[in-house]
Amino acid sequence: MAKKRVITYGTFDMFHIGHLRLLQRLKKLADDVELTVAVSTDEFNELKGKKVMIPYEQRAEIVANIKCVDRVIPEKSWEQKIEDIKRYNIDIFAIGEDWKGKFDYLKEYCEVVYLPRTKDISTTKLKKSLANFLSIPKEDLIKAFEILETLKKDLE
Ligand code: C2G
Repeated sequence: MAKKRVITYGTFDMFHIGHLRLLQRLKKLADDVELTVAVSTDEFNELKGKKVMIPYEQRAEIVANIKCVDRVIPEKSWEQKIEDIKRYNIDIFAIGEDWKGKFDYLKEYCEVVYLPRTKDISTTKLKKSLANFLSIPKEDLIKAFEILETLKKDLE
């Protein structure tokens, strides 16, 4: 059966289950999928107005080591998609439905699919909970730790 070549684009910062589920959905778009993921470079994220926590090299290495991913390329600009679709002989461009309609212009070159996102998880949420935790005054954290230690001893 003919291999279907699929491409997607994204930052994949603080890699989480929402990213993994998306990649797995892409792999299941056909019986035999070759999946290319274009990971946004740090410079392109600045263009996107996104502050990343994890540098490009690490984000790319993590994505490249996901079982269902066959190739990782850098995403350096908004304009490279058409060229990528031609270069890698792509059959399907697919991305989360938060981008619904934004890439319909690619229909001239390949199929365009928008996939459901995974609820209740996002890099922004992760960053917010990290920021909340870090905003707790150190004394309070130490006090909480001491209480936990006492409770632990009482339970022994
Ligand atoms: N995603 C998802 N569920 C989540 C979070 C993200 O399905 N809970 C999907 C997004 O819809 C996207 C992919 O995971 O398809 C990567 O998400 P981001 O890293 O946020 O990518 P984004 O910044 O949207 O970059 O040119 C396109 C852009 O580079 C897309």
